Amino acid sequence: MTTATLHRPLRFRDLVRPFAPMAAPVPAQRKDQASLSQDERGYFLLALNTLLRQGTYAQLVAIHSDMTHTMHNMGDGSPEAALGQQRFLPWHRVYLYQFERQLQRALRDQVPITVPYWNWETAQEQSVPGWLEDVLPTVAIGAGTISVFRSPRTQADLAQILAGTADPTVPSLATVKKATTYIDFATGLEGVHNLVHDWVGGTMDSLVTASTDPIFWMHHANLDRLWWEWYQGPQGHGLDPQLSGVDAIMDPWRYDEPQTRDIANFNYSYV
Ligand SMILES: [Cu+2]
Repeated sequence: MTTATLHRPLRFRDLVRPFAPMAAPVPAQRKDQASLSQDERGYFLLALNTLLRQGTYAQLVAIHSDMTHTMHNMGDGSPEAALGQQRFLPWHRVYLYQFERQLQRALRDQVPITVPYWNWETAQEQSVPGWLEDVLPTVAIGAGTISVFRSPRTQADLAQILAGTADPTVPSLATVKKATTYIDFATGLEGVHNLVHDWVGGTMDSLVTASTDPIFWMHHANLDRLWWEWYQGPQGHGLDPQLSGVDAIMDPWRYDEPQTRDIANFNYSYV
């Protein structure tokens, strides 16, 4: 029985040059999804399909559906919510890296494959990327399966969300970028992030199912890129989460928060 398959199986004719070894740049380059070549899209889909077939993808999804990792602000003012605010960015940095390594392993480290970022900041990318429109896998979760679908839960479009006019509790992206404390930055960016999840909707709408949708990783790569830009810039320079003890461990992995401060530790860069 196949536990997970793409809605549209990848055909070899989608690949211009199947599985040709390429010299990998170091660090690996995460690129704007809109700038990927036909080959790069093909390799991404081939690796994704491999992880779906192996069940590795379902294992990654299961990690994100386990709320005990406390990696989101649940918005209820609880101590866990405050901890989730701090952990949101570093935890997802490690999570993305796990996915990226699995993609690379799926192609036996022969192809310089990375998680592309969905740069919804640019007007040309304020819709679901065309090449992902029919990439709607079915993924085993627990005893059942989930089929990815998308269905906006909000009337607002992405431009309104980024302008801060979609929800009075969420600042504009421009305001978020000017934040001068880590918590203001992380909380504002998580708010924008939530609204983009709502905008994609369907399986992206729920914490339990969100990472079944391949667009999840590209959305989070864009957030990770924005965090890195802010951190490198004058506003965010040297501003790190306030975490100590076990709270600083990005479970279920062993990375601690200080290791997440530099993306060079994960061997990627943004171009
Ligand atoms: Cu998310």
